[in-house]
Formats: sequence, C-alpha cells, structure tokens
Amino acid sequence: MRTVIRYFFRFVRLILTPIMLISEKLTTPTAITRSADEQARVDLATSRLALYQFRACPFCIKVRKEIARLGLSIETRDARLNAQHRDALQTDGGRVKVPCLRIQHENGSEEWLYESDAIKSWLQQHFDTV
Ligand SMILES: N[C@@H](CCC(=O)N[C@@H](CS)C(=O)NCC(=O)O)C(=O)O
Repeated sequence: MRTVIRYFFRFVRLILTPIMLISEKLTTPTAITRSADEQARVDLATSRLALYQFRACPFCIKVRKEIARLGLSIETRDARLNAQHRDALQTDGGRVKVPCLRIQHENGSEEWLYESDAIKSWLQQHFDTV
C-alpha cells in the first residue's frame, strides 16, 4: 500500500512539475533596471547569498519570481537533487525546509533565513530601493 501511495505522489509530481515551471516562466516579472554601477554593487552583495530550494516548490517559485523582479543574481542550490546541499541545509541551517536563504555577512557570520515571506521582505529591504 505504501508503495502505491509513493508512486501516486510521484506521478502527481511528474504531472504538476512542468505545469508549475511553465507557469513560473509565463508569470515571472521583468527586472527593475539599475545603472551599471548600482548593478555591480548589487551583484557583489548577492554573491554572498544562496537560495536553497526545490525546483517545483510553490514557495520557492514565489521567491524566485521576486529575485527576478529585483534583478538579482543569486545562486540557487537544489536541496532535493543534490545531497551535499541537502546536508548543508540540515546541518548548518537546522532543517531541510525550503526555501531558505543563506546569507554570508561581511563579518563572516552566516545566517539561514527560512520562510518565503521573510526572505522576500529581506530581499526587498536590501535591494528594492538600491
Ligand atoms: N511557510 C513556508 C512553507 C515552506 C514549505 O512548506 N516548503 C516545503 C516544500 S514546498 C518543505 O520544505 N517541506 C519540507 C518540510 O517542511 O520539512 C514558506 O512560506 O516558506
């Protein structure tokens, strides 16, 4: 019975994943524009960020769309397919839940920010008016 349920959910995911990804593509907003200097400053700041995520997670899609709107270049790390990223999220972040933004502060300290709304707010605070 458990195998049947597992395959059922696998099947549902197989159907839903492409639909979600196409919908993400169609509804991703265009990026705000910045001067070359401002964009370079933003790019430097975002090089210290990484988004732990699953490809077809609706909360991750919400964050990815905000990242696109803000014109940010943030490395995405798949915590489902990549065991190393999954382990890092578990060990250093505290739990395997996505999305999670890893923030490397200038003083070298690390912050693992969970919750899509909190991540969106943090990104807006730091990059929406730059
Ligand atoms: N309230 C959270 C929900 C995130 C969530 O439920 N993520 C799912 C994937 S879509 C997850 O990581 N589940 C694993 C778990 O909760 O342990 C948010 O807005 O980020």
